[in-house]
Amino acid sequence: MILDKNQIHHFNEKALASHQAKWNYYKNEIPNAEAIVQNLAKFNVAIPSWALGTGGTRFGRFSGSGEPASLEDKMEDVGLLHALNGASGAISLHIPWDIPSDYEAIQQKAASLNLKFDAVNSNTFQDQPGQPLSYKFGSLQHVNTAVRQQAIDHNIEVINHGVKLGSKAITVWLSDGSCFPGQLNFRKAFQNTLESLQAIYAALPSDWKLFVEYKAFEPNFYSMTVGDWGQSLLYANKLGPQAYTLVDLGHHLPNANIEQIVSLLLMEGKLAGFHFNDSKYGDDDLTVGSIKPYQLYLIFNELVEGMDARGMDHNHDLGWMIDASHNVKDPLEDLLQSVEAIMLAYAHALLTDRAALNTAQDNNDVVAAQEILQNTFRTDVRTLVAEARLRNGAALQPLQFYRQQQVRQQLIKDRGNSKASGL
Ligand code: LRH
Ligand code: MN
Repeated sequence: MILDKNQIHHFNEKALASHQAKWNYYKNEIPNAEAIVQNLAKFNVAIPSWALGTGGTRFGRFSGSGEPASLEDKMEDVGLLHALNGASGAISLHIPWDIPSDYEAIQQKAASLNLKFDAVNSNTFQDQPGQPLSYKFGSLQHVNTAVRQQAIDHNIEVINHGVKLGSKAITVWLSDGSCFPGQLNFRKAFQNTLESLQAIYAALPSDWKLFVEYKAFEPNFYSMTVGDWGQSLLYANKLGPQAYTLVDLGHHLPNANIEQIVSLLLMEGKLAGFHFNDSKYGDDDLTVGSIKPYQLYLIFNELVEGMDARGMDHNHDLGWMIDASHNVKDPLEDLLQSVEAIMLAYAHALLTDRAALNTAQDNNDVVAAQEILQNTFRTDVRTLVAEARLRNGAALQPLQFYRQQQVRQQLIKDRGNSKASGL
């Protein structure tokens, strides 16, 4: 289903007058409102190919309908999101789930949908049909050299797919680890994994990045061989300048101070970027900003402070991606909400009076520092995010458009009751 700009333009007309009134108010009320809107209008978040179908857990999956049954369908769904919010202009593929059959055709489809290909993701956390050696006891860490080599070859194959798509990075998330004390020699597992990553690193094109994604637990429940930011940074530093640490918000132990981790990784020039989602307990992969919106703002606050301190380009120097799963919601509605939450957090971070905050910090004026952050977070910036969408020719109210135009019903009509498997 392709949305044409006129449909969206026509839909916006109903809300335009009230939006204009609000924008005329806020552009004078909020400092730097115009500059913030210009930054928002350039900002894009990549959408994961595996989050366009209904997800589930080991206890069950309640599939939805009209879900994508092919890579082309998945790209159309991301194109639909991008047409609605003007901020989802990239898709991240997972190999082997999304191996294109015709690269030429896929490139043309991406161009027709204004989509780019973000980081590609390898998969050595599942055994594929006909795969000679199993990853049951790990992949790059495995005690058996042949299993490690099989996993290395897969990652190099993923890089080759990515090169043909125009991607510039590979994300390596390893489910490797152990479930019981004594099962694994941590030092050997680390050294096997490092040696294997070095072979993958050696295959990187010169303008590519390797993102090392860490995770505290699941599917291993005693140790993970890339279990936290310290371990990931150890690998990234030992690998070289093209290796970075990727922060998936759901991959931390409860109450971890993610904004401090982000600040230090940025300081070291080793932050890859993000897999945005939210969680209350584990790797719940819930809608971004749905559980801890203030933490999301605090993370973006460190991002803007750290990126500006290093003169980084907000849109291109870090990987911005969602990594979520939808067990009870329409995947496209959930992703629209997630991108909105990210844009609001970024807008709040841009609005933060950094000079006043630095002064308060230099004076150890804790209350003043708190008031600056909390007043910023309590400022309604939704009109600025909507104004950015309007300037990108997108919908003033994407979710309302999606519902009132019955987009899901249209997808069901086009695709029938196809039930894709989200993660
Ligand atoms: C692991 C993870 C990783 C992806 C997978 C789909 O939990 O976050 O980024 O490969 O989800
Ligand atoms: Mn992830």
